[in-house]
Amino acid sequence: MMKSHSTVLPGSTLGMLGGGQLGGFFTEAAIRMGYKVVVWDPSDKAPAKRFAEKSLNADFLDFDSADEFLKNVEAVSLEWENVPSELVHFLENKSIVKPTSKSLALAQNRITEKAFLSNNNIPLTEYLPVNSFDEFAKVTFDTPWVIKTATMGYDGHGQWNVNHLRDLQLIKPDLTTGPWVVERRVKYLCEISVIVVSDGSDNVVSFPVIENSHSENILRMSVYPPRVPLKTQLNAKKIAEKVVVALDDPGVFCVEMFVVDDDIVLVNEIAPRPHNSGHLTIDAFSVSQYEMQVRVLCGLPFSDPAPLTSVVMLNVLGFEMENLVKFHSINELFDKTNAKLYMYGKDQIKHKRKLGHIIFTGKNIDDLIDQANFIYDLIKV
Ligand code: AIR
Repeated sequence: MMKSHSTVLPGSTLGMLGGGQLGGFFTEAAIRMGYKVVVWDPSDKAPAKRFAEKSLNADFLDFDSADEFLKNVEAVSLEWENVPSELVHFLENKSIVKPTSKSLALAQNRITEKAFLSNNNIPLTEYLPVNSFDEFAKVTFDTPWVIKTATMGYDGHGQWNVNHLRDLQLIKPDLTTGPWVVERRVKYLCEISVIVVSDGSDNVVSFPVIENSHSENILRMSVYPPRVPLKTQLNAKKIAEKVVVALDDPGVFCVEMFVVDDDIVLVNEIAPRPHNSGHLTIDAFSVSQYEMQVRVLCGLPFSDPAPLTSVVMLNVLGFEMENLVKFHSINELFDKTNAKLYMYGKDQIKHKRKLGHIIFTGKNIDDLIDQANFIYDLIKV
């Protein structure tokens, strides 16, 4: 049992930095558990505000608003790695904040993130930090590459694939805000993620491996159980836990990885927050990643989550939403599949923006993937 002085009990009010879908699911879990949530997001239309006790629309660097926020909340968490680490640092001197600015700052900069992984002997892809366009000439490893902005990237924003060196000239006009990290694009069997929960000291547990597929660098589908050998899954869990132990910070983290072969798993990146692939934990595990975020934040005990069912999650991206909300699609969805629909209530449809997801649960994973593909074919643009 944890120390009682750091336990925040149901009835208390929690603060959430960021009001997207991840903050929305946190807020729903917290409310179910008897908490209230104040959501801070500069957009007054942020989805999590649908569930908030109170909302704050100030800019994240408005420190007067930070003082106001602190008067209302007993503990603070976050749902987006682009929340300024200066704000989190300011708050953590005055309140319980999990994760802290330490792991947030690390994950905010791909250069520091990769150096941290490499210093801790975590397997990762070849990479090189690059400060100016001319420095791309210094990269010694072969194409294909992925170029990523060192900061402010997510969901495929700030990422470019370079298949041949000549592609560099084509994307030159887009490469306005460096520095960048150049990674060698590895050939992998599949992508996976492991969600790890840590109390910041001795207690670290992880969810089982989730298999992910992406299109245009954006998550399209997540599958549990993964179609990966058990020894590879156990190896991936071990590596992900090692990353989070090295971070030495309390919170829910996601470690994204590539399975290169049955014996080689490479870490791609760390998110200091719940993850899109972990939406499926709401319906398929004894405890979700969002309830874990509430428990860690409030200093409550947590143990290994148990799987309850096989599951597939299909993201609904951008203009696919317009096709989904037609009578025929909705009817097919509920008539022909074991679907559960989640819509985030975002104010605007934008190309590839994450607007909702669909969960398919049942016994046979191949059947669930077929159901997800059937719906994808109906809604794709
Ligand atoms: N998010 C954070 N990192 C990656 C993702 N997908 C979630 C968070 C954030 C929201 O996406 O919940 O608030 C932002 O979505 P959008 O569509 O407004 O860019």
